[in-house]
Amino acid sequence: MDASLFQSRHEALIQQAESALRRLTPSAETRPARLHAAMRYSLEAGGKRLRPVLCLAAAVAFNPEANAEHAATALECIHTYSLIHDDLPCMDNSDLRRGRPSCHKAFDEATALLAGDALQPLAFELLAYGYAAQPALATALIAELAQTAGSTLLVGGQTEDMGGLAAGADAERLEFILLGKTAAMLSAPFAMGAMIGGASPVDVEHFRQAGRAAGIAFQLVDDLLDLTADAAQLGKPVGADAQNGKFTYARFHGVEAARQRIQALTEEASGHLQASNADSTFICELVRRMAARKH
Ligand code: GRG
Repeated sequence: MDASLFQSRHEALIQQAESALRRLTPSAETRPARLHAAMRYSLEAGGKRLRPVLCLAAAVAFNPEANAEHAATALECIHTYSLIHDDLPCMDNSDLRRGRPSCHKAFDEATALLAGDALQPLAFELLAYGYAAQPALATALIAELAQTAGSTLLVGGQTEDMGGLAAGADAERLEFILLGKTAAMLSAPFAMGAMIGGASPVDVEHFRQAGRAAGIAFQLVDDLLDLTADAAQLGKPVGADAQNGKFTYARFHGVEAARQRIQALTEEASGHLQASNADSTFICELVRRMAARKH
């Protein structure tokens, strides 16, 4: 796909995601204002908007008229809550997020905890009301996101990740962490977007599997960059994973094995996308760029 065409579509999708986010979530002045200000602070802190962009792109890949803005916003709410809670002192104890003070530093710990809490039901409210005219679709979207954010995937992956390398280095644990902590929240946008676009169950599954492969590759790239990039290129300190005793693919299987797996996973994702009935040109290119990113 032509680079400038990709760029302009990508930027348009980011803008669509951000404008939906501002429109569909409570303003910072809503009572209680401190809570809503904290929610908006973290929602509007920037970031790549990868999950909403993937969801919007997956929907229009099946139906150019499809509107996935409520689902895209719901995904960013869950992602943002997970980042707020991950930064808390009882988890990663991180003072910075996306180059700004993390939510509990900009506000306080209790407010950050509650802001993360409130973002979770907000996500499901967006799905319930946003797709109320299509009850079967609303149910399927709620089920997909609930499972993704639940105890066997996102929260489960985070749970098994705690303790890092010291908690036991086995390949199966690593796969559970990769799928739960990162890949599930990147697989859901593909599946939810496909559902909104009216894809068949077979094609929804192709998209779900494509997202799963692309999501694992995304985390492997993250781990590799931490090991091999320089700090200026990455925009944050490198070597943090080793310093924090993190259990990562590149540290466990080695850099070369990580590179080969990223390549294989990216091909697997493209294979699923191309096997579907979607117009997958843009989303295939996005998956390729996710794997090739340098920061
Ligand atoms: C607290 C339940 C709970 C889960 C936390 C998201 C997470 C799980 C931990 C954050 C640390 C981390 C490296 C997670 C892996 C997923 C990941 C790479 C998240 C960052 O996603 P990006 O790069 O973030 O898309 P931006 O800031 O661009 O939105």
